[in-house]
Amino acid sequence: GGMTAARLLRRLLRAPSSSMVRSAVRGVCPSRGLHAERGPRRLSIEGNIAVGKSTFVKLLTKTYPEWHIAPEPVATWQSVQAAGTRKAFTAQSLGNLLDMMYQEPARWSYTFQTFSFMSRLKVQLEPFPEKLLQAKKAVQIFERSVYSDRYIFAKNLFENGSLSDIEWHIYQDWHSFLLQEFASRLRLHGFIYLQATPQMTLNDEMFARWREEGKQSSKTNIGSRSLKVCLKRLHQRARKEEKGVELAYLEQLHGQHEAWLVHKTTELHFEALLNIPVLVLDVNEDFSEEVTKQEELMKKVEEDLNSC
Ligand code: UDP
Ligand code: D5M
Ligand code: MG
Repeated sequence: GGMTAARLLRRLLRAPSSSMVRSAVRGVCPSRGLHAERGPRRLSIEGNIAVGKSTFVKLLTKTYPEWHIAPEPVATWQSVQAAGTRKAFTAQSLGNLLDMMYQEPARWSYTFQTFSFMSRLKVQLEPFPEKLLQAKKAVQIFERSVYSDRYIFAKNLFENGSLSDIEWHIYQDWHSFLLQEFASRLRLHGFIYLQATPQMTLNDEMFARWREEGKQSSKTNIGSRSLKVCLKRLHQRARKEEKGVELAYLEQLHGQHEAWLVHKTTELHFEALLNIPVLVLDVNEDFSEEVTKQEELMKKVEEDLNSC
Protein backbone atom coordinates (compact mmCIF):
# COMPACT_ATOMS: atom_id res chain seq x y z
CA GLY A 1 0.00 0.00 0.00
CA GLY A 2 0.96 3.65 -0.16
CA MET A 3 2.81 5.51 2.48
CA THR A 4 0.60 6.66 5.34
CA ALA A 5 0.35 10.37 5.99
CA ALA A 6 2.11 9.98 9.33
CA ARG A 7 5.03 8.06 7.80
CA LEU A 8 5.32 10.57 5.02
CA LEU A 9 5.33 13.42 7.51
CA ARG A 10 8.02 11.73 9.59
CA ARG A 11 10.16 11.22 6.52
CA LEU A 12 9.73 14.82 5.48
CA LEU A 13 10.58 16.04 8.94
CA ARG A 14 13.42 13.54 9.32
CA ALA A 15 12.10 13.13 12.82
CA PRO A 16 13.48 10.73 15.43
CA SER A 17 12.31 7.13 15.25
CA SER A 18 8.65 6.57 15.94
CA SER A 19 9.35 4.30 18.91
CA MET A 20 10.86 7.19 20.84
CA VAL A 21 7.91 9.42 20.16
CA ARG A 22 5.50 6.69 21.15
CA SER A 23 7.31 5.94 24.38
CA ALA A 24 6.95 9.59 25.30
CA VAL A 25 3.24 9.38 24.68
CA ARG A 26 3.07 6.26 26.87
CA GLY A 27 4.39 8.41 29.65
CA VAL A 28 7.94 7.18 29.69
CA CYS A 29 10.30 10.04 30.29
CA PRO A 30 11.00 11.37 26.81
CA SER A 31 14.53 12.32 27.71
CA ARG A 32 15.57 8.78 28.53
CA GLY A 33 16.01 7.81 24.91
CA LEU A 34 17.66 11.09 24.10
CA HIS A 35 20.01 10.83 27.00
CA ALA A 36 21.28 7.54 25.70
CA GLU A 37 22.15 9.29 22.47
CA ARG A 38 25.68 10.37 21.83
CA GLY A 39 26.45 14.05 21.87
CA PRO A 40 25.59 16.97 24.09
CA ARG A 41 22.21 17.76 25.54
CA ARG A 42 20.92 20.92 24.00
CA LEU A 43 18.57 23.17 25.96
CA SER A 44 17.01 26.53 25.20
CA ILE A 45 16.17 29.15 27.80
CA GLU A 46 12.85 30.81 26.99
CA GLY A 47 11.03 33.70 28.61
CA ASN A 48 9.61 37.18 28.29
CA ILE A 49 11.68 40.29 27.57
CA ALA A 50 13.79 41.21 30.62
CA VAL A 51 12.51 38.30 32.71
CA GLY A 52 16.14 37.43 33.50
CA LYS A 53 17.35 35.00 30.81
CA SER A 54 20.81 36.54 30.41
CA THR A 55 21.17 36.77 34.18
CA PHE A 56 20.13 33.11 34.47
CA VAL A 57 22.55 32.07 31.72
CA LYS A 58 25.39 33.83 33.58
CA LEU A 59 24.42 31.93 36.70
CA LEU A 60 24.56 28.66 34.75
CA THR A 61 28.03 29.56 33.45
CA LYS A 62 29.19 30.15 37.00
CA THR A 63 27.67 26.92 38.28
CA TYR A 64 28.68 24.78 35.29
CA PRO A 65 31.84 26.24 33.72
CA GLU A 66 32.13 23.18 31.47
CA TRP A 67 28.84 23.86 29.70
CA HIS A 68 28.72 25.60 26.36
CA ILE A 69 26.58 28.73 26.41
CA ALA A 70 25.21 30.66 23.43
CA PRO A 71 23.79 34.06 24.42
CA GLU A 72 21.23 35.81 22.26
CA PRO A 73 22.98 37.88 19.54
CA VAL A 74 21.24 41.15 20.44
CA ALA A 75 24.33 43.25 19.67
CA THR A 76 24.21 42.06 16.05
CA TRP A 77 20.67 43.39 15.73
CA GLN A 78 21.63 46.70 17.34
CA SER A 79 24.33 47.35 14.80
CA VAL A 80 23.86 45.68 11.43
CA GLN A 81 27.24 45.47 9.74
CA ALA A 82 27.68 46.18 6.05
CA ALA A 83 28.84 43.14 4.11
CA GLY A 84 32.59 42.74 4.13
CA THR A 85 33.22 44.94 7.16
CA ARG A 86 34.23 43.59 10.51
CA LYS A 87 33.38 45.01 13.89
CA ALA A 88 36.94 45.04 15.13
CA PHE A 89 38.25 46.54 11.92
CA THR A 90 36.55 49.27 9.88
CA ALA A 91 33.10 48.64 11.27
CA GLN A 92 30.39 50.22 9.20
CA SER A 93 26.99 50.05 10.82
CA LEU A 94 24.01 50.24 8.53
CA GLY A 95 21.68 50.92 11.41
CA ASN A 96 20.08 49.66 14.58
CA LEU A 97 17.45 47.18 13.43
CA LEU A 98 16.15 46.56 16.97
CA ASP A 99 15.45 50.27 17.31
CA MET A 100 13.95 50.51 13.83
CA MET A 101 11.55 47.67 14.62
CA TYR A 102 10.35 49.27 17.85
CA GLN A 103 10.04 52.71 16.17
CA GLU A 104 8.18 51.49 13.10
CA PRO A 105 6.89 47.96 13.67
CA ALA A 106 4.80 47.73 10.51
CA ARG A 107 7.78 48.70 8.35
CA TRP A 108 10.55 46.71 10.01
CA SER A 109 9.08 43.67 11.79
CA TYR A 110 9.41 41.35 8.81
CA THR A 111 12.99 42.45 8.15
CA PHE A 112 13.77 41.95 11.82
CA GLN A 113 12.35 38.41 11.72
CA THR A 114 14.54 37.44 8.76
CA PHE A 115 17.61 38.79 10.51
CA SER A 116 16.98 37.47 14.01
CA PHE A 117 16.03 34.07 12.61
CA MET A 118 19.21 33.84 10.53
CA SER A 119 21.38 34.79 13.47
CA ARG A 120 19.70 32.19 15.67
CA LEU A 121 19.94 29.55 12.95
CA LYS A 122 23.68 30.17 12.63
CA VAL A 123 24.16 29.95 16.39
CA GLN A 124 22.15 26.71 16.64
CA LEU A 125 24.06 25.13 13.74
CA GLU A 126 27.51 25.84 15.15
CA PRO A 127 29.33 22.62 15.99
CA PHE A 128 29.76 21.81 19.65
CA PRO A 129 33.35 22.61 20.73
CA GLU A 130 35.42 19.45 20.48
CA LYS A 131 37.19 19.85 23.81
CA LEU A 132 33.91 20.22 25.68
CA LEU A 133 32.58 17.01 24.16
CA GLN A 134 34.88 15.07 26.44
CA ALA A 135 32.97 16.22 29.51
CA LYS A 136 30.92 13.40 30.98
CA LYS A 137 27.73 15.36 30.59
CA ALA A 138 28.14 17.81 27.76
CA VAL A 139 25.42 20.44 27.83
CA GLN A 140 24.79 23.25 25.41
CA ILE A 141 22.56 26.17 26.36
CA PHE A 142 20.90 28.62 23.96
CA GLU A 143 19.27 31.89 24.98
CA ARG A 144 16.04 31.53 23.00
CA SER A 145 15.73 29.51 19.80
CA VAL A 146 14.54 29.39 16.20
CA TYR A 147 11.26 28.21 17.75
CA SER A 148 10.64 31.24 19.97
CA ASP A 149 11.31 33.44 16.97
CA ARG A 150 8.26 31.94 15.28
CA TYR A 151 5.94 30.79 18.05
CA ILE A 152 6.45 33.82 20.29
CA PHE A 153 7.56 36.86 18.30
CA ALA A 154 6.55 36.42 14.67
CA LYS A 155 3.18 34.94 15.66
CA ASN A 156 2.57 37.81 18.05
CA LEU A 157 3.62 40.46 15.53
CA PHE A 158 1.18 38.94 13.06
CA GLU A 159 -1.59 38.86 15.63
CA ASN A 160 -1.04 42.48 16.63
CA GLY A 161 -0.96 43.62 13.02
CA SER A 162 2.76 44.35 12.59
CA LEU A 163 3.18 41.55 10.04
CA SER A 164 0.76 41.45 7.11
CA ASP A 165 -0.99 38.27 5.91
CA ILE A 166 1.52 37.96 3.07
CA GLU A 167 4.56 38.53 5.28
CA TRP A 168 3.35 35.97 7.84
CA HIS A 169 2.68 33.47 5.06
CA ILE A 170 6.12 33.94 3.49
CA TYR A 171 7.80 33.81 6.90
CA GLN A 172 6.13 30.53 7.80
CA ASP A 173 6.92 29.07 4.41
CA TRP A 174 10.68 29.56 4.65
CA HIS A 175 10.78 28.90 8.38
CA SER A 176 9.17 25.46 7.90
CA PHE A 177 11.35 24.68 4.90
CA LEU A 178 14.64 25.58 6.57
CA LEU A 179 13.83 23.84 9.83
CA GLN A 180 12.89 20.68 7.97
CA GLU A 181 16.10 20.82 5.95
CA PHE A 182 18.22 21.29 9.08
CA ALA A 183 16.05 19.20 11.41
CA SER A 184 18.73 16.74 12.46
CA ARG A 185 21.21 19.50 13.34
CA LEU A 186 18.75 21.70 15.20
CA ARG A 187 17.49 19.14 17.67
CA LEU A 188 16.80 20.39 21.17
CA HIS A 189 16.29 18.14 24.19
CA GLY A 190 14.49 20.55 26.45
CA PHE A 191 13.28 24.04 27.22
CA ILE A 192 13.78 25.92 30.45
CA TYR A 193 10.96 28.43 30.66
CA LEU A 194 11.64 31.34 33.00
CA GLN A 195 8.18 32.39 34.03
CA ALA A 196 7.19 35.68 35.58
CA THR A 197 3.91 37.45 35.42
CA PRO A 198 4.14 40.78 33.57
CA GLN A 199 1.85 42.11 36.26
CA MET A 200 0.98 40.36 39.47
CA THR A 201 -1.49 41.45 42.12
CA LEU A 202 -0.26 40.48 45.55
CA ASN A 203 -2.47 39.04 48.27
CA ASP A 204 -2.14 40.21 51.88
CA GLU A 205 0.49 37.71 52.88
CA MET A 206 2.63 38.23 49.78
CA PHE A 207 2.29 41.97 50.11
CA ALA A 208 3.52 41.86 53.68
CA ARG A 209 6.48 39.72 52.64
CA TRP A 210 7.44 41.93 49.75
CA ARG A 211 7.19 45.00 51.94
CA GLU A 212 9.37 43.30 54.51
CA GLU A 213 11.96 42.42 51.88
CA GLY A 214 11.71 45.91 50.46
CA LYS A 215 13.10 47.24 53.70
CA GLN A 216 16.25 45.25 53.22
CA SER A 217 16.74 45.79 49.54
CA SER A 218 15.95 48.86 47.53
CA LYS A 219 15.47 46.65 44.46
CA THR A 220 12.32 45.05 45.80
CA ASN A 221 10.96 48.23 47.25
CA ILE A 222 7.44 48.44 45.94
CA GLY A 223 4.69 50.58 47.25
CA SER A 224 1.71 49.05 45.52
CA ARG A 225 0.07 45.68 45.32
CA SER A 226 0.60 45.54 41.64
CA LEU A 227 3.99 44.13 40.85
CA LYS A 228 5.17 44.54 37.28
CA VAL A 229 8.05 42.09 37.31
CA CYS A 230 9.15 42.13 33.67
CA LEU A 231 8.42 45.81 33.12
CA LYS A 232 10.37 46.69 36.25
CA ARG A 233 13.37 44.67 35.09
CA LEU A 234 13.06 46.13 31.61
CA HIS A 235 13.26 49.65 33.02
CA GLN A 236 16.09 48.63 35.30
CA ARG A 237 18.12 47.34 32.37
CA ALA A 238 17.30 50.54 30.44
CA ARG A 239 18.12 49.37 26.93
CA LYS A 240 17.38 52.54 24.99
CA GLU A 241 15.60 50.78 22.11
CA GLU A 242 13.08 49.32 24.56
CA LYS A 243 12.04 52.61 26.14
CA GLY A 244 8.66 52.55 24.45
CA VAL A 245 7.85 48.92 25.28
CA GLU A 246 4.57 48.87 27.14
CA LEU A 247 3.06 46.49 29.64
CA ALA A 248 0.46 45.49 27.03
CA TYR A 249 3.22 44.18 24.73
CA LEU A 250 4.81 42.19 27.56
CA GLU A 251 1.39 40.77 28.37
CA GLN A 252 0.91 39.64 24.78
CA LEU A 253 4.31 37.93 24.82
CA HIS A 254 3.55 36.36 28.19
CA GLY A 255 0.35 34.92 26.70
CA GLN A 256 2.34 33.47 23.79
CA HIS A 257 4.80 31.79 26.16
CA GLU A 258 2.03 30.33 28.29
CA ALA A 259 0.14 29.05 25.24
CA TRP A 260 3.21 27.40 23.74
CA LEU A 261 5.06 26.06 26.79
CA VAL A 262 2.40 25.59 29.49
CA HIS A 263 -1.08 25.15 28.02
CA LYS A 264 0.31 23.67 24.78
CA THR A 265 -2.44 25.25 22.71
CA THR A 266 -0.14 26.82 20.11
CA GLU A 267 -0.26 24.94 16.84
CA LEU A 268 3.24 23.59 16.16
CA HIS A 269 4.55 22.43 12.80
CA PHE A 270 7.50 20.22 13.75
CA GLU A 271 7.11 16.74 15.08
CA ALA A 272 10.43 17.08 16.87
CA LEU A 273 8.87 19.80 19.04
CA LEU A 274 5.86 17.89 20.26
CA ASN A 275 7.35 15.89 23.11
CA ILE A 276 10.19 18.09 24.28
CA PRO A 277 10.14 18.43 28.07
CA VAL A 278 9.67 21.91 29.51
CA LEU A 279 11.07 22.85 32.91
CA VAL A 280 9.10 25.83 34.23
CA LEU A 281 10.96 28.00 36.74
CA ASP A 282 9.12 30.74 38.60
CA VAL A 283 11.37 33.80 38.66
CA ASN A 284 8.92 36.36 40.04
CA GLU A 285 11.12 36.61 43.07
CA ASP A 286 14.41 38.34 42.46
CA PHE A 287 17.25 35.88 41.89
CA SER A 288 19.97 38.17 40.57
CA GLU A 289 21.37 38.77 44.04
CA GLU A 290 19.58 36.28 46.26
CA VAL A 291 21.90 33.35 46.79
CA THR A 292 19.22 31.13 48.32
CA LYS A 293 16.97 31.66 45.34
CA GLN A 294 19.88 30.97 42.98
CA GLU A 295 20.66 27.71 44.73
CA GLU A 296 17.02 26.72 44.58
CA LEU A 297 16.92 27.34 40.81
CA MET A 298 20.20 25.51 40.15
CA LYS A 299 18.96 22.55 42.19
CA LYS A 300 15.86 22.32 40.03
CA VAL A 301 17.95 22.33 36.85
CA GLU A 302 20.28 19.67 38.27
CA GLU A 303 17.36 17.48 39.38
CA ASP A 304 15.70 17.82 36.03
CA LEU A 305 18.85 16.85 34.14
CA ASN A 306 19.34 13.82 36.36
CA SER A 307 15.71 12.73 36.40
CA CYS A 308 15.87 10.72 33.21
N1 UDP B 1 17.09 41.25 37.06
C1 UDP B 1 16.73 41.46 38.38
N2 UDP B 1 16.34 40.37 39.13
C2 UDP B 1 16.30 39.13 38.62
C3 UDP B 1 16.64 38.94 37.25
C4 UDP B 1 17.05 40.02 36.50
O1 UDP B 1 16.78 42.56 38.88
O2 UDP B 1 15.96 38.22 39.36
C5 UDP B 1 17.50 42.42 36.24
C6 UDP B 1 18.86 42.29 35.57
O3 UDP B 1 19.88 42.72 36.42
C7 UDP B 1 18.69 43.21 34.35
C8 UDP B 1 17.19 43.10 34.05
O4 UDP B 1 16.57 42.55 35.20
O5 UDP B 1 18.96 44.54 34.70
C9 UDP B 1 16.92 42.20 32.85
O6 UDP B 1 17.56 40.96 33.02
P1 UDP B 1 18.19 40.13 31.80
O7 UDP B 1 18.96 41.03 30.91
O8 UDP B 1 18.87 38.95 32.37
O9 UDP B 1 16.84 39.67 31.04
P2 UDP B 1 16.60 38.96 29.65
O10 UDP B 1 16.03 40.01 28.75
O11 UDP B 1 17.87 38.42 29.14
O12 UDP B 1 15.57 37.91 29.93
O1 D5M C 1 15.45 40.13 23.97
C1 D5M C 1 16.19 40.99 23.21
C2 D5M C 1 15.33 42.03 22.51
O2 D5M C 1 15.04 41.59 21.19
C3 D5M C 1 13.99 42.32 23.13
O3 D5M C 1 13.70 43.70 22.95
C4 D5M C 1 13.04 41.48 22.34
C5 D5M C 1 13.65 41.48 20.99
N1 D5M C 1 13.43 40.27 20.17
C6 D5M C 1 14.11 39.11 20.23
N2 D5M C 1 13.72 38.27 19.26
C7 D5M C 1 12.75 38.91 18.57
C8 D5M C 1 11.97 38.59 17.45
N3 D5M C 1 12.08 37.43 16.80
N4 D5M C 1 11.07 39.51 17.04
C9 D5M C 1 10.94 40.70 17.66
N5 D5M C 1 11.67 41.06 18.70
C10 D5M C 1 12.58 40.17 19.15
P1 D5M C 1 15.66 39.92 25.56
O4 D5M C 1 14.42 39.25 26.00
O5 D5M C 1 15.81 41.26 26.17
O6 D5M C 1 16.86 39.06 25.70
MG1 MG D 1 18.95 38.66 27.35
